[in-house]
Amino acid sequence: MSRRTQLFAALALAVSVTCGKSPTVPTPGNTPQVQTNTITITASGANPRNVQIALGTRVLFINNDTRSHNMTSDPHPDHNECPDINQVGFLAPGQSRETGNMVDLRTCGFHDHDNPSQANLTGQIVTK
Ligand SMILES: [Cu+2]
Repeated sequence: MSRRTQLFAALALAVSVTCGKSPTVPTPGNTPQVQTNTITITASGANPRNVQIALGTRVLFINNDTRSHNMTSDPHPDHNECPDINQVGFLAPGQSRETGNMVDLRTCGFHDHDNPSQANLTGQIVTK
């Protein structure tokens, strides 16, 4: 490779890295899927936001934030996709609560009903 080619390659790489960085907020679909039945909420949002659980088990939501959250099923504001999630509902700081048994094979979206447009408080539960 000539020095000129090398320089060009480096420049092209730099440009593609810069342009490849999307400024959009990550959606649950592109966050890594984690096998766990526990989702913890802090000031930076829900974590993990994309969980896989065994069919028939529940998910525990823990509010470790200093403000309350209201975890409900998608879609907002009807919450009728996976009603089992609505059992979590309002969580004061320090509170935790489980979903109902997730008995259907499916993907369930959730969000904080009091902050419905805050992407880092949205996520999905996939039963397997
Ligand atoms: Cu809602």
